[in-house]
Amino acid sequence: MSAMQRSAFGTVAGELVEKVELTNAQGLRLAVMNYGATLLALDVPDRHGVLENVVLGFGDLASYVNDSPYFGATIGRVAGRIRDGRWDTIQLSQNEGNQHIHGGINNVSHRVWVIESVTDSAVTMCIVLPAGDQGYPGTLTMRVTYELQADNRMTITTTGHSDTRTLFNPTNHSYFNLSGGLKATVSEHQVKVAADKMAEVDETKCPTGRLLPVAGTAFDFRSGQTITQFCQAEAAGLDTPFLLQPQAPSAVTVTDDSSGRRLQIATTAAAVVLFSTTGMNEAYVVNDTRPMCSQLGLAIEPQMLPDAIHHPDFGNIVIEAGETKQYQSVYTFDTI
Ligand code: G6D
Repeated sequence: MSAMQRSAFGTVAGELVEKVELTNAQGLRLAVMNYGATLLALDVPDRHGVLENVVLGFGDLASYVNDSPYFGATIGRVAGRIRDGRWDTIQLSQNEGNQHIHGGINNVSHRVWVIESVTDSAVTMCIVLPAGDQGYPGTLTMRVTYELQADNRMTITTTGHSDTRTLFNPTNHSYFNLSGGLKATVSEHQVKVAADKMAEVDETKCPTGRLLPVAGTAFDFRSGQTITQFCQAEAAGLDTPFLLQPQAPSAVTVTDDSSGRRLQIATTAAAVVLFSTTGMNEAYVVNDTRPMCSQLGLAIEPQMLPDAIHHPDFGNIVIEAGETKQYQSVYTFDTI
Protein backbone atom coordinates (compact mmCIF):
# COMPACT_ATOMS: atom_id res chain seq x y z
CA MET A 1 0.00 0.00 0.00
CA SER A 2 1.32 3.44 -0.86
CA ALA A 3 0.90 6.17 1.75
CA MET A 4 1.40 9.88 2.36
CA GLN A 5 2.11 11.88 5.50
CA ARG A 6 2.27 15.67 5.80
CA SER A 7 3.68 17.44 8.86
CA ALA A 8 5.26 20.71 9.98
CA PHE A 9 9.06 20.82 9.60
CA GLY A 10 9.68 24.30 11.05
CA THR A 11 9.35 27.97 10.20
CA VAL A 12 11.61 30.36 8.37
CA ALA A 13 11.03 34.11 8.78
CA GLY A 14 7.56 33.28 10.11
CA GLU A 15 6.64 31.07 7.15
CA LEU A 16 5.59 27.47 7.75
CA VAL A 17 7.74 24.80 6.12
CA GLU A 18 6.15 21.39 5.70
CA LYS A 19 7.53 17.92 5.18
CA VAL A 20 5.73 15.47 2.89
CA GLU A 21 6.59 11.77 3.05
CA LEU A 22 5.55 9.29 0.37
CA THR A 23 5.92 5.52 0.72
CA ASN A 24 5.38 2.96 -2.04
CA ALA A 25 4.15 -0.64 -1.72
CA GLN A 26 7.75 -1.93 -1.40
CA GLY A 27 8.44 0.48 1.45
CA LEU A 28 10.60 2.90 -0.58
CA ARG A 29 10.18 6.21 1.24
CA LEU A 30 10.79 9.71 -0.01
CA ALA A 31 10.64 12.85 2.14
CA VAL A 32 10.62 16.37 0.72
CA MET A 33 10.03 19.85 2.13
CA ASN A 34 8.85 23.06 0.55
CA TYR A 35 11.93 25.07 1.64
CA GLY A 36 13.99 24.89 -1.56
CA ALA A 37 11.65 22.14 -2.87
CA THR A 38 14.23 19.91 -1.26
CA LEU A 39 14.60 16.12 -1.18
CA LEU A 40 15.18 15.42 2.52
CA ALA A 41 15.52 11.65 2.58
CA LEU A 42 15.17 8.61 0.36
CA ASP A 43 15.01 5.16 1.99
CA VAL A 44 15.79 2.34 -0.44
CA PRO A 45 16.42 -1.39 0.12
CA ASP A 46 19.86 -2.99 0.18
CA ARG A 47 20.46 -6.52 -1.16
CA HIS A 48 18.83 -7.96 1.99
CA GLY A 49 15.78 -5.70 1.72
CA VAL A 50 16.93 -3.37 4.53
CA LEU A 51 15.62 0.15 3.94
CA GLU A 52 18.10 2.96 4.63
CA ASN A 53 18.50 6.59 3.65
CA VAL A 54 20.80 7.13 0.65
CA VAL A 55 20.88 10.94 0.42
CA LEU A 56 22.62 13.57 2.53
CA GLY A 57 20.52 15.97 4.56
CA PHE A 58 19.78 17.37 7.99
CA GLY A 59 17.22 16.55 10.65
CA ASP A 60 16.24 20.20 11.20
CA LEU A 61 15.32 23.20 9.09
CA ALA A 62 17.83 25.61 10.70
CA SER A 63 20.74 23.53 9.37
CA TYR A 64 19.31 23.77 5.84
CA VAL A 65 19.05 27.55 6.23
CA ASN A 66 22.54 28.00 7.74
CA ASP A 67 24.85 25.18 6.64
CA SER A 68 23.56 23.34 3.62
CA PRO A 69 25.73 22.98 0.51
CA TYR A 70 22.44 22.62 -1.40
CA PHE A 71 21.67 19.15 0.08
CA GLY A 72 18.74 17.81 -2.00
CA ALA A 73 17.74 21.30 -3.11
CA THR A 74 16.08 22.37 -6.32
CA ILE A 75 18.39 24.81 -8.11
CA GLY A 76 17.19 27.68 -10.29
CA ARG A 77 16.74 29.70 -12.26
CA VAL A 78 20.09 28.50 -13.61
CA ALA A 79 22.31 25.78 -12.15
CA GLY A 80 26.08 26.15 -12.01
CA ARG A 81 28.17 29.19 -12.79
CA ILE A 82 27.53 32.03 -15.23
CA ARG A 83 30.76 33.89 -15.92
CA ASP A 84 30.79 37.39 -14.43
CA GLY A 85 27.04 37.01 -13.89
CA ARG A 86 26.59 38.52 -17.36
CA TRP A 87 24.05 37.77 -20.04
CA ASP A 88 24.58 40.33 -22.83
CA THR A 89 23.84 43.68 -21.17
CA ILE A 90 22.10 42.08 -18.20
CA GLN A 91 23.92 41.90 -14.86
CA LEU A 92 22.83 39.00 -12.65
CA SER A 93 23.60 38.87 -8.94
CA GLN A 94 27.17 37.70 -8.22
CA ASN A 95 27.42 35.28 -5.31
CA GLU A 96 30.80 33.57 -5.84
CA GLY A 97 33.51 36.10 -6.61
CA ASN A 98 32.53 37.55 -10.00
CA GLN A 99 30.42 34.52 -10.91
CA HIS A 100 26.73 33.93 -10.53
CA ILE A 101 26.14 30.43 -9.13
CA HIS A 102 23.04 28.28 -8.60
CA GLY A 103 20.61 31.12 -9.32
CA GLY A 104 22.23 33.93 -7.35
CA ILE A 105 22.17 35.38 -3.86
CA ASN A 106 18.58 34.72 -2.83
CA ASN A 107 17.95 31.68 -4.99
CA VAL A 108 15.03 29.23 -5.05
CA SER A 109 16.97 26.72 -2.91
CA HIS A 110 16.54 29.16 -0.02
CA ARG A 111 12.89 30.14 -0.45
CA VAL A 112 9.62 28.65 0.67
CA TRP A 113 7.68 27.10 -2.22
CA VAL A 114 3.92 26.54 -2.35
CA ILE A 115 2.81 22.91 -2.06
CA GLU A 116 0.31 22.75 -4.93
CA SER A 117 -0.81 19.14 -4.83
CA VAL A 118 -0.12 15.97 -2.91
CA THR A 119 -1.24 12.39 -3.59
CA ASP A 120 -0.04 9.04 -2.22
CA SER A 121 2.62 8.91 -4.93
CA ALA A 122 3.47 12.49 -5.94
CA VAL A 123 3.98 15.99 -4.61
CA THR A 124 4.15 19.18 -6.68
CA MET A 125 5.65 22.45 -5.46
CA CYS A 126 5.60 25.82 -7.19
CA ILE A 127 7.34 29.18 -6.94
CA VAL A 128 6.77 32.38 -8.92
CA LEU A 129 9.89 34.52 -9.39
CA PRO A 130 9.19 38.16 -10.25
CA ALA A 131 10.86 39.87 -13.19
CA GLY A 132 14.18 41.38 -12.14
CA ASP A 133 14.73 38.83 -9.36
CA GLN A 134 18.53 38.26 -9.19
CA GLY A 135 18.72 40.37 -12.35
CA TYR A 136 16.81 37.94 -14.58
CA PRO A 137 14.16 39.30 -16.93
CA GLY A 138 10.73 37.66 -16.97
CA THR A 139 8.30 36.44 -14.37
CA LEU A 140 9.25 32.77 -14.14
CA THR A 141 6.96 30.12 -12.71
CA MET A 142 8.88 27.03 -11.62
CA ARG A 143 7.22 23.73 -10.69
CA VAL A 144 8.83 20.59 -9.34
CA THR A 145 7.08 17.24 -9.03
CA TYR A 146 8.62 14.38 -7.06
CA GLU A 147 6.95 11.08 -7.87
CA LEU A 148 7.53 7.66 -6.39
CA GLN A 149 6.71 4.71 -8.67
CA ALA A 150 5.86 1.19 -7.54
CA ASP A 151 9.00 -0.28 -9.14
CA ASN A 152 11.41 1.68 -6.94
CA ARG A 153 11.80 4.61 -9.25
CA MET A 154 11.75 8.26 -8.27
CA THR A 155 11.00 10.79 -10.98
CA ILE A 156 11.77 14.49 -10.64
CA THR A 157 10.06 16.70 -13.22
CA THR A 158 10.87 20.41 -13.32
CA THR A 159 9.12 22.94 -15.51
CA GLY A 160 9.61 26.63 -16.14
CA HIS A 161 7.26 29.09 -17.78
CA SER A 162 8.16 32.72 -18.45
CA ASP A 163 6.27 35.71 -19.79
CA THR A 164 9.48 37.16 -21.28
CA ARG A 165 12.62 35.71 -22.91
CA THR A 166 14.86 34.59 -20.05
CA LEU A 167 17.21 31.80 -18.89
CA PHE A 168 16.20 28.45 -17.38
CA ASN A 169 18.49 25.56 -16.46
CA PRO A 170 17.30 23.87 -13.26
CA THR A 171 18.64 20.83 -11.45
CA ASN A 172 18.18 18.80 -8.32
CA HIS A 173 21.26 18.91 -6.10
CA SER A 174 20.99 15.63 -4.17
CA TYR A 175 24.14 14.07 -2.77
CA PHE A 176 23.97 10.25 -2.83
CA ASN A 177 25.63 7.73 -0.56
CA LEU A 178 24.39 4.22 -1.30
CA SER A 179 26.04 2.61 1.74
CA GLY A 180 22.84 3.51 3.61
CA GLY A 181 22.76 5.52 6.84
CA LEU A 182 26.20 6.97 5.95
CA LYS A 183 27.99 3.77 7.06
CA ALA A 184 30.85 4.50 4.66
CA THR A 185 31.98 7.28 2.34
CA VAL A 186 31.38 7.08 -1.41
CA SER A 187 35.09 6.49 -2.11
CA GLU A 188 34.49 2.86 -3.13
CA HIS A 189 31.29 3.53 -5.08
CA GLN A 190 31.62 2.48 -8.71
CA VAL A 191 30.60 5.36 -10.99
CA LYS A 192 29.75 5.04 -14.68
CA VAL A 193 28.93 8.08 -16.84
CA ALA A 194 27.68 7.88 -20.45
CA ALA A 195 29.77 10.85 -21.56
CA ASP A 196 32.39 11.11 -24.30
CA LYS A 197 33.15 14.75 -23.52
CA MET A 198 33.56 17.00 -20.52
CA ALA A 199 33.58 20.77 -20.20
CA GLU A 200 36.99 22.12 -19.23
CA VAL A 201 36.79 24.49 -16.25
CA ASP A 202 39.19 27.19 -15.05
CA GLU A 203 40.43 27.93 -11.51
CA THR A 204 37.05 29.50 -10.66
CA LYS A 205 35.35 26.23 -11.74
CA CYS A 206 33.62 28.09 -14.56
CA PRO A 207 33.74 26.45 -18.02
CA THR A 208 36.33 27.83 -20.42
CA GLY A 209 34.12 26.91 -23.39
CA ARG A 210 36.28 23.98 -24.49
CA LEU A 211 34.66 20.54 -24.71
CA LEU A 212 37.36 17.92 -24.24
CA PRO A 213 37.22 14.21 -25.07
CA VAL A 214 37.39 12.04 -21.95
CA ALA A 215 39.16 9.21 -23.83
CA GLY A 216 42.66 8.67 -22.49
CA THR A 217 42.05 10.85 -19.41
CA ALA A 218 41.09 10.16 -15.79
CA PHE A 219 37.67 11.62 -16.63
CA ASP A 220 36.75 8.58 -18.70
CA PHE A 221 33.92 7.05 -16.64
CA ARG A 222 32.39 5.19 -19.58
CA SER A 223 33.32 1.73 -18.27
CA GLY A 224 33.13 2.77 -14.63
CA GLN A 225 35.68 3.47 -11.92
CA THR A 226 35.63 4.19 -8.21
CA ILE A 227 36.07 7.69 -6.79
CA THR A 228 39.29 6.44 -5.16
CA GLN A 229 40.64 5.33 -8.56
CA PHE A 230 39.73 8.70 -10.08
CA CYS A 231 41.37 10.62 -7.22
CA GLN A 232 44.64 8.74 -7.73
CA ALA A 233 44.95 10.78 -10.94
CA GLU A 234 42.92 13.86 -9.94
CA ALA A 235 43.47 14.47 -6.22
CA ALA A 236 41.02 17.38 -6.06
CA GLY A 237 38.16 15.01 -6.91
CA LEU A 238 35.21 15.62 -9.18
CA ASP A 239 33.51 18.96 -9.71
CA THR A 240 33.02 18.35 -13.38
CA PRO A 241 30.41 18.96 -16.09
CA PHE A 242 30.01 15.99 -18.47
CA LEU A 243 28.21 16.20 -21.83
CA LEU A 244 26.01 13.09 -22.00
CA GLN A 245 25.69 10.80 -24.98
CA PRO A 246 22.27 11.62 -26.49
CA GLN A 247 19.51 9.22 -25.41
CA ALA A 248 21.78 7.22 -23.12
CA PRO A 249 19.42 4.79 -21.31
CA SER A 250 21.42 5.39 -18.14
CA ALA A 251 23.34 8.66 -17.99
CA VAL A 252 24.91 7.86 -14.63
CA THR A 253 25.10 4.50 -12.87
CA VAL A 254 26.40 4.26 -9.31
CA THR A 255 26.94 0.92 -7.59
CA ASP A 256 27.90 0.19 -4.02
CA ASP A 257 29.27 -3.35 -3.68
CA SER A 258 28.99 -3.43 0.10
CA SER A 259 25.22 -2.82 0.28
CA GLY A 260 24.47 -4.10 -3.22
CA ARG A 261 22.53 -0.94 -4.03
CA ARG A 262 22.61 0.38 -7.57
CA LEU A 263 21.26 3.72 -8.80
CA GLN A 264 20.68 4.44 -12.49
CA ILE A 265 19.76 7.93 -13.61
CA ALA A 266 18.17 8.69 -16.97
CA THR A 267 17.55 12.32 -17.83
CA THR A 268 16.24 14.58 -20.56
CA ALA A 269 19.00 17.07 -19.70
CA ALA A 270 22.02 17.09 -22.00
CA ALA A 271 24.66 17.07 -19.26
CA VAL A 272 25.42 16.18 -15.68
CA VAL A 273 27.70 17.77 -13.09
CA LEU A 274 29.36 15.36 -10.67
CA PHE A 275 30.71 16.77 -7.42
CA SER A 276 32.51 14.31 -5.13
CA THR A 277 32.79 16.52 -2.00
CA THR A 278 36.51 15.68 -1.92
CA GLY A 279 38.20 17.62 0.89
CA MET A 280 34.88 18.84 2.32
CA ASN A 281 35.54 18.40 6.03
CA GLU A 282 32.98 20.53 7.84
CA ALA A 283 31.80 21.00 11.41
CA TYR A 284 28.13 20.33 10.67
CA VAL A 285 26.57 16.92 11.27
CA VAL A 286 24.86 15.17 8.36
CA ASN A 287 21.61 13.23 8.85
CA ASP A 288 22.10 13.59 12.63
CA THR A 289 24.70 10.85 12.17
CA ARG A 290 28.24 12.07 11.45
CA PRO A 291 30.15 15.25 10.65
CA MET A 292 30.53 16.15 6.99
CA CYS A 293 33.79 14.68 5.71
CA SER A 294 35.61 14.27 2.44
CA GLN A 295 33.64 12.08 0.01
CA LEU A 296 30.69 11.56 2.29
CA GLY A 297 28.44 12.07 -0.72
CA LEU A 298 28.42 12.35 -4.49
CA ALA A 299 26.26 15.16 -5.87
CA ILE A 300 24.74 14.17 -9.21
CA GLU A 301 23.22 17.18 -10.97
CA PRO A 302 21.48 16.52 -14.30
CA GLN A 303 21.28 19.83 -16.18
CA MET A 304 22.34 21.62 -19.34
CA LEU A 305 26.05 22.50 -19.31
CA PRO A 306 26.96 25.37 -16.97
CA ASP A 307 27.64 28.79 -18.52
CA ALA A 308 25.80 27.57 -21.64
CA ILE A 309 24.69 31.10 -22.40
CA HIS A 310 28.28 32.01 -23.39
CA HIS A 311 29.05 28.95 -25.55
CA PRO A 312 26.86 28.17 -28.61
CA ASP A 313 27.73 24.43 -28.63
CA PHE A 314 26.76 24.00 -24.93
CA GLY A 315 23.02 23.81 -25.67
CA ASN A 316 20.11 26.19 -25.35
CA ILE A 317 19.03 27.44 -21.92
CA VAL A 318 16.95 30.33 -23.25
CA ILE A 319 13.24 30.09 -22.59
CA GLU A 320 11.11 32.22 -24.90
CA ALA A 321 8.15 34.38 -23.85
CA GLY A 322 5.15 32.15 -23.25
CA GLU A 323 7.19 28.94 -23.53
CA THR A 324 7.11 26.12 -20.99
CA LYS A 325 10.30 24.07 -20.73
CA GLN A 326 10.43 20.73 -18.95
CA TYR A 327 13.29 18.55 -17.69
CA GLN A 328 12.80 15.10 -16.23
CA SER A 329 15.19 12.76 -14.44
CA VAL A 330 14.33 9.20 -13.45
CA TYR A 331 16.24 7.61 -10.56
CA THR A 332 15.92 3.82 -10.62
CA PHE A 333 17.08 1.73 -7.66
CA ASP A 334 17.80 -1.98 -7.62
CA THR A 335 20.45 -4.27 -6.18
CA ILE A 336 23.27 -6.37 -7.61
C1 G6D B 1 28.08 22.55 -7.40
O1 G6D B 1 29.87 22.71 -9.00
C2 G6D B 1 29.36 23.18 -7.78
C3 G6D B 1 30.35 23.08 -6.66
O2 G6D B 1 31.54 23.75 -7.01
C4 G6D B 1 29.71 23.68 -5.44
O3 G6D B 1 30.62 23.82 -4.44
C5 G6D B 1 28.51 22.85 -5.06
O4 G6D B 1 27.60 22.90 -6.11
C6 G6D B 1 27.84 23.33 -3.80
O5 G6D B 1 28.02 21.25 -7.65
